[in-house]
Parts: sequence; structure tokens; C-alpha cells
Amino acid sequence: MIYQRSSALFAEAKKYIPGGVNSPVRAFKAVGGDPIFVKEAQGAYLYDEDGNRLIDYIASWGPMILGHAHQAVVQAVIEKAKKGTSFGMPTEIETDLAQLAVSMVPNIDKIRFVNSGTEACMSAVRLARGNTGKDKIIKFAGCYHGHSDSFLIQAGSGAITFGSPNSPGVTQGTAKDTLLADFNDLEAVRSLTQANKGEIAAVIIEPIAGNMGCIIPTDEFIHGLRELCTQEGILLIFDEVMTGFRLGRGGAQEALGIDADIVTFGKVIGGGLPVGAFGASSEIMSHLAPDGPVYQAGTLSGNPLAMAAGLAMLTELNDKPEIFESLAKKTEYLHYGLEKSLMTKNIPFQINRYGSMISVHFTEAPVVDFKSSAKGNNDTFKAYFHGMLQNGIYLPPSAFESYFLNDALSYADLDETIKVVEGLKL
Ligand code: KE4
Repeated sequence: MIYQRSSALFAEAKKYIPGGVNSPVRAFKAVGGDPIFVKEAQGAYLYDEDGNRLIDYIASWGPMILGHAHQAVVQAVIEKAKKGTSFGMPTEIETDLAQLAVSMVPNIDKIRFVNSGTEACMSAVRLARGNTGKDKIIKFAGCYHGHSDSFLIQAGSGAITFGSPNSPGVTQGTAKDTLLADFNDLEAVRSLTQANKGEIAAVIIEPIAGNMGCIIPTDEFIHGLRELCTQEGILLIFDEVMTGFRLGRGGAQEALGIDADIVTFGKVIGGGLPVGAFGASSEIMSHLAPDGPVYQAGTLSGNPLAMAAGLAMLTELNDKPEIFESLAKKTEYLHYGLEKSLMTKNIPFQINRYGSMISVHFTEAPVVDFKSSAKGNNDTFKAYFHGMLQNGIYLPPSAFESYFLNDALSYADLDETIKVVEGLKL
């Protein structure tokens, strides 16, 4: 594969945009080389600026669950754009999407739209603090909830990728209110609640973690966490920016059988346009402005264009829930195919999978938290990533990410992907 035009475009971009990208993980820093510039995408395929066709396993980091340029979404956006894109005034379509989302997700009565997952998680924490009058939060090493200051403490995704899980610019004053525990370590959480009795507003967690690769909670951990939060009067925030509307209509709450107190969303809920959201019971949401004193706002929040994309995507998923099952089956097929191919390479590896999220880790021990994920051999990962890319398969350019399958992927695409792995020298 030739990537000359992408490299030239990257050099040009770096003159005007820091690092040549608008989100660090896109820059290929973890895998080396220049990032691929996409010209367009259709269904399961990316078409880059050098004319290469790539089978896409990131789906824009989750949103494009139906595949790229899905007819229903594109049509809805075109029609809505003709009538104006943003008014800064309430529109009916916001209620339509809110009603649909609330009907799909268990345990939330109301939802507020914002413009990113970061905003959703940041606002959810403020709402929890406003509801409880407490300052501290617990997060888990390797979980990523966006780039709001409180979260950039042992954060996952791009933060780990750059080896800077704690970002400069986050003050001690902020960091002191973020307590850290290891994912799947219930005792660590229990100790923090005892050492900070009555001071913790919320625990925020990715219920199925996707920002240190895909990591699945043990039943004992996630159910124990729910019980502990209930006992201690701590609000449990499920960050479902990745899992919401991907694992099923009801996301991780439904899949795990756990009721969170506040749930955050992003990615799929916007259908590929900028939408984040957070939802909770009417009681908890009654604290949010303009009903209550917890302030939160946004010029483009709920803008009709983004609402149109989100409504089209959620309507498709709500009307055809068999899509979730079909995606999970495709992911299982890919899992066993990758496993079979990698076993011929005589290297240690782990494959973690949940629903349509999957990740490959080149390490001996099971990957159950940030520490075990960080033990992965990054040189092997780089060879794997570039070997796949050279053969037309686009994977996340970091070992600390999850693949996101899309419904446009065919079994022929999966077989092609598996075959490429067979031929890799790792
Ligand atoms: P955004 O602000 O990027 O929309 O959402 C932040 C966020 C919050 N919570 C979870 C669980 C997330 O995965 C994310 C964002 N995910 C990353 C991918 N690991 C976005 C990709 C990027 O940073 O460019």
C-alpha cells in the first residue's frame, strides 16, 4: 500500500494544527508512521487519499455502528440541513430523540444533550456533586471519561498511549478530589470509601472498559460496586459513551443487569455527528438548571442537525434490535478466526471480547486491568498494526483501544481480515 498523499497531507496539517490532528490518538504516535487521511467511507470501507480501500474496525471510535454513510442517517441530515442547522432555541426533534433514548435505556427518566462524551461525563460528575453535596469521585486506572481535568488522572485511551495518564495543566486542587482504584479491584474501592467516609459523591466507571483495550468486569466486582455505592450513599455513574446503544438497546445496564444512578452517552447516540448526553431519574435530574441549581449549558447542545443523525441511527437500532445480535456473532467469528491465526505465530496473546467490542493484547497473562494491559508487547503490536494496514485492514492505532465492529461488515470481510493475520510475520 502506498500512502504518499496521506503523508503529504499530514505534513501540511502539522503547519496549522498541533500534531496535525484534532485528537491525539489519530496521530499514529503509538504505532509510528504517518496517519492515514480518509477521503470518504461507505459501509464497512474507508477510502483513503491514496486510493486504498481499507476494512474499517474503528467505526470512528464507535459511532458508525451501522456502517459509514448509512442511507437513513445521510437522508435525515440532508433534509434537516435544508431547514437550518442550529437555532439556539428548543426544537421538537430534541424531544423525539430524548423520548426514544429514554424508552431504550433502563432506569433513566430524563436526558440532557451535550456535544461530546467529555461534556456528558464532566456534567454527570457535577450533577452527582450537586446532588450529594460531596466533592470526591472515584475513577479507575485506565478508564477514560474524556479530557475534563478531573478525569485526566491515570486516564486511558490516548492518555495512556502517550504515557501521560496524568496531564500537565491539571491542578493539584482538582486532582486531590479524584481517587483512584484498579479496575476489577472491589477491595480497593471499599478501602477508599472507608478512608474518605461521607466525602465521595460518585464512582464513575466504564462498565465494560474500552480504553485500555476491551476489559470485562467480573460479576463479583461490578455487582459488589453497585452494592457498595448503595450502602455508602455514593452515586454510581456508568460511562456508556462506548457501550450505550452498542451492546444492545439498553447498553451495559441491560447487559450486566445493573441499575446505575447516572448514565452518560456519546458516539452512537449522535449517529456520527457531535452528540453526548447524560440521563438519570427525574429526582436526580431535577437538580440540573434551569429546574435546579447545578449549572450546565451549550450553544449547540441538541442542535437539530445532530439530533436528526442521532434520531435516524437510534430509530434504525430500535426497530431492528437483531443488529446487535448479528454484530455480536460477527465479533465472535472474528475472535475465533484471529485466535486460530495467532496460535500459529508462537507468541503470547490474549483476546478480550464483549458484544461488538474486541481487543488483542500481546501478553502472557489475562488482561483484567490497566496494569495487565500495559504489559502488552508494543513492538509486536506495532508489527501487527502495520502488517494489517499494509494489507488493507484498519485497526485502532493503539494497544489501549477497542475495535468497534459495524453492521456493514460481511463474513467475507472477516475472512479476509483473518487471512491477513495468517500471513503476518510477528
Ligand atoms: P468524546 O469527548 O471523545 O466524545 O468522549 C470521551 C469519552 C468518554 N467516555 C468514554 C468511555 C470514551 O471512550 C470516550 C472517548 N473515546 C475515545 C476512544 N477511546 C475517543 C477517541 C479520541 O479520543 O479521539
